[in-house]
Amino acid sequence: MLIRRPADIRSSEITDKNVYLNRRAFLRAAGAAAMSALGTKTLEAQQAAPHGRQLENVRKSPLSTTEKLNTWGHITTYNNFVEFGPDKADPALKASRMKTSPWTISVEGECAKPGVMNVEDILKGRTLEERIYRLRCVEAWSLVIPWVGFPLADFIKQVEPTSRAKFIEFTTHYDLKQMPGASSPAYRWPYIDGLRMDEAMHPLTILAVGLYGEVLPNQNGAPIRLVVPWKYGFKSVKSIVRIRFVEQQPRTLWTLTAPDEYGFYANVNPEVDHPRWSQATERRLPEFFMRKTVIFNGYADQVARLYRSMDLKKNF
Ligand SMILES: Nc1nc2c(c(=O)[nH]1)N[C@H]1C(S)=C(S)[C@@H](COP(=O)(O)O)O[C@H]1N2
Ligand SMILES: [Mo]
Repeated sequence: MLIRRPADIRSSEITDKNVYLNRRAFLRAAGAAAMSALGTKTLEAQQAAPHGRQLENVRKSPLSTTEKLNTWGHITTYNNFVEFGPDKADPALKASRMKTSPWTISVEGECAKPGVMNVEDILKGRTLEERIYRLRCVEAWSLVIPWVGFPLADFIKQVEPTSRAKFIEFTTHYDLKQMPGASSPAYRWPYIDGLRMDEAMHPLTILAVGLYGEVLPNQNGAPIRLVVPWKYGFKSVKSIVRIRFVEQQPRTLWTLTAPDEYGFYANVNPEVDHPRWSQATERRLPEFFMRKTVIFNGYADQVARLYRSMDLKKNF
């Protein structure tokens, strides 16, 4: 099924904002524009989706943002998937060698129905939704992506976590033969991240299996990856092979690798800077101008209640 863009997409607010920029800001931005024109050449190739493997029974979700979508070309060539290398272009160039079928997920820990599940069985009979969500990277860029997936909560209910399950942990496939970046000593492998159980059960949290109505390309985390739209992108674990229900907060790749820079909660928060750069603004690729970052990536109405009693500066 072909997902069409809604005809009434608002032209982004940023255009209006630019009108008010003073000359100095304009010159600064023009410099950045000149630089990024080099860096984003491949991104602006405006390719349509390749219509290779389309997903069936995809319905639109009212939980979507109406912002202008990034292109298929952009979403699939500017990626973080460090198992395939450190550069944004590496995943698109190298992830195709990863074999994604057959694919199983081992469900473990504090649940009544653990076991090894085939992705195809997980998808059988499920209605998929298109959820247009922003993805905000901790590196201060953002994209708007038409994910296709289903609520993680639906899957969790099916495997019946016990009352001892306080957190859920996700692990990415780890294979040195298929993943040239995965031998890097810079990271504490494998790629693990997790959520508190109430975050995992939140209706905005999805397991994605596609984008633009099609099967996920490997570089975006095929065949199945997490998407948590109010958190920095690094919480979205790609190419999941293990889901574990646990009592203790998971030890994640990023909190083990650089605990001062990446916290467990990782909620998008303009008031909590990364130690090496500000999080107050972001660049919606491929635009040139920075825009203000919004608390919880704009999803505060839905998720702020989860953190009512927490100091988000301490629990970053
Ligand atoms: N296994 C794995 N998952 C990962 C990453 C990674 O390096 N390895 N990068 C994360 C980061 S930092 C971001 S911003 C998003 C990027 O997702 P996208 O490439 O689909 O836009 O994936 C996240 N999931
Ligand atoms: Mo990221």
